[in-house]
Amino acid sequence: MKLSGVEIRTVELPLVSPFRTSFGTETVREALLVRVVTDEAEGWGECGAGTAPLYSSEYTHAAADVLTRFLVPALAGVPGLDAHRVAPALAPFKGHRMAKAALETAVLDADLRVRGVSFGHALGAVRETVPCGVSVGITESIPALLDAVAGYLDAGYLRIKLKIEPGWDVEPVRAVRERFGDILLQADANTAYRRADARHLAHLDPFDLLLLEQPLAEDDLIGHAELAARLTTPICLDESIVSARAAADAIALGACRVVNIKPGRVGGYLEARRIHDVCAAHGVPVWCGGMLETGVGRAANLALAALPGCLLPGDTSASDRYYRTDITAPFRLVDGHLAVPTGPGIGVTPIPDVLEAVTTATKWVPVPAGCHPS
Ligand code: NPG
Repeated sequence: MKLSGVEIRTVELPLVSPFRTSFGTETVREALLVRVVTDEAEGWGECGAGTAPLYSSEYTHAAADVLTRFLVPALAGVPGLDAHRVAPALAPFKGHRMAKAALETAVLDADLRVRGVSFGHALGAVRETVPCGVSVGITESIPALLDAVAGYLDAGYLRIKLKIEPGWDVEPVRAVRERFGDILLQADANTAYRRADARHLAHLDPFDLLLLEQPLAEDDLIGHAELAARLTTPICLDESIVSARAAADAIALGACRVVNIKPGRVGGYLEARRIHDVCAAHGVPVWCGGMLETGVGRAANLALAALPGCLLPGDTSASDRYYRTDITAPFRLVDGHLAVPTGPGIGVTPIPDVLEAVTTATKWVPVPAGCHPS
């Protein structure tokens, strides 16, 4: 494929309800969409970064900037461009994995559309539908949380994840367990605790959680290993796992028994697949996380969630859990499952009118002709 340019588009979509985590409250999702234009096809990717660098160091304006100045130009000289050549070409630039992932995903989408192959087939999906969980933000009170959880269970979600932070942990978990009984239940701390909180976190053990996600700082693998030895609740890592090597290290250290895979966090779907494989080889179950994606990112995540090692329901919720109007045809929950797209590439494209209505900025980054050695 010959790349002629890349469009970087910022969109803003109001969330159906505010989403509060230990690092802030989102009411509007600002996301970056990447559209690569080649001589053979176009492809789409979504950058998982948010407005502010609160989940990780990345944020939308920085992602747009690094794509424009460094990442897109670095693809200009790549002969025979395909998705496998993107990460090596971008490797000299440190970090910025979510920006890199968006670009690699868009190239992979274009490549697969040319070949008529779906994302799921390319990644090795073995399921046509995937079981779905839902992530429930911190609410103003326990009755409000119980109402929210009841609504999601009524909608058919098969697993509930509760966001926790110091001061909002044991009591909300206890309340949900007591009210809803034997549901699949897990908690996510987004790095909100410290090693000294081990004794407190052990109070979660009686509630038979599937897992406790990322209690400590992302660079504290040893701390997670020490905590894992003190809890019966399995530790799952999210923010810490930025590569297949990080996954191998975490497993070797005993820092986790489960891994959340987010393709953006790890630099793309190809690295995500490698993490899946490392974990599978060690008997470590994985599941697909979420970053409040629009339909573009969600479509690709569903393909990942259909891999054989994804043994737990993911944060792959239906479009209406987040958005009244998604930018693609909405993904709908049926019996707690979403269908994995089967069309070429990610299998969806944005609806032009809806896309225009939510767009706040667009930048076209041309790749000059003559920059293709082959
Ligand atoms: O369903 O897409 C979703 C959201 C799942 O809880 C979720 N994401 O830390 O995993 C997370 C969290 C998150 C939300 C992270 C917003 C960053 C921003």
